[in-house]
Amino acid sequence: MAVHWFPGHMHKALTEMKEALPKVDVLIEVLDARIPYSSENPEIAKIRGDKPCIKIFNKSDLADPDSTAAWQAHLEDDRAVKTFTTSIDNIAKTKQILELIRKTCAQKDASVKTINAMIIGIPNVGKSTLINILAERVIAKTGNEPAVTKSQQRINLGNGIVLLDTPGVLWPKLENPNTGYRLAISGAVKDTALEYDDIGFYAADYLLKAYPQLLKERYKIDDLPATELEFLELAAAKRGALMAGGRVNLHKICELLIGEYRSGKLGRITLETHEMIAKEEVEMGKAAEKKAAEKASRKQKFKDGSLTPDKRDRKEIRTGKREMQKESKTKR
Ligand SMILES: Nc1nc2c(ncn2[C@@H]2O[C@H](COP(=O)(O)OP(=O)(O)OP(=O)(O)O)[C@@H](O)[C@H]2O)c(=O)[nH]1
Ligand SMILES: [Mg+2]
Repeated sequence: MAVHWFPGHMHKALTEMKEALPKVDVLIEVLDARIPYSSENPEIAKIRGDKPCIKIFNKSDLADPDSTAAWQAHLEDDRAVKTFTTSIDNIAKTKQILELIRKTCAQKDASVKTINAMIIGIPNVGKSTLINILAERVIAKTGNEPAVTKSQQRINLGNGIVLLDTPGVLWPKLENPNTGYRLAISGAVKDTALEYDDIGFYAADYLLKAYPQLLKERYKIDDLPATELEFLELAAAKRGALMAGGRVNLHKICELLIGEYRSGKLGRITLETHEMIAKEEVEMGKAAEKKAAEKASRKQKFKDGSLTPDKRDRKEIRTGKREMQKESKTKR
């Protein structure tokens, strides 16, 4: 899905993050454990430089535990980064982040007295919630919708650590189209910038393939149909998502499915595996190669003057006219 949601405040937030960076000792990138790849902001990798970065897998209570373990192993193996899982229902574990921050900074520079840690991540991933847990008081505003935090906020924990809460940011261009869908399904995109029907069909298709048992249990369907449309129709009938005259209200059932996914009622579900991403990256590579080849061929045709027969004709006419003018000049 093409997500076009990069409002002004996100652009500003990204600029402010860059400005704050020189004073930051460690970055805490909060990822959504259900979409560890799609929630990782490529812009952060660009601006980060050599600042140490801890990757937190938050909302791990909503993610498939086996997938989370696989993702952690993959990231730690492949990219030599440190990952850590957290969730709102395990406060003691979340608090261990403070130790992690201290350890990470001690390794880098023992002379650092006050540690400045900047908390970054996509909208609605739980950055402010995490800060409130670490501060042991409600100091940052939270809410179950994206773009709650609109500007940076410094929180001095009084124990040698200062946290910097930042507004959730996405990035201007999502290279992988699946990333747009997954961000939208997980709740990182403002309602007004997405179409429930579109993401509902995408989610139903994925869930039928990856978590059929959870769908069967939740919607009490013994024999799941093969297609997402048939599944949505059945689920709509079960849940009374119908319009006047008894026709299925697809919009309503899509909204309901997404809501139940986000709240965890459907079960613990991860929307991507690194095997899926590897395949998608191959596809993206092929698509980019095809695009580049088409562009090169258009450029060549343009150079040859053979962009279109029409254009060639026009070029011949022009050359012909010039020759005639030259001839008439020399005659005069
Ligand atoms: N299930 C679950 N919900 C969480 C978790 N962490 C946060 N939430 C919920 O997610 C929603 C968003 O939390 P926030 O802390 O406001 O998220 P944020 O990243 O600060 O969001 P923005 O400021 O909009 O970028 C809230 O409803 C939280 O209660 C978690 O670990 N598990
Ligand atoms: Mg926030």
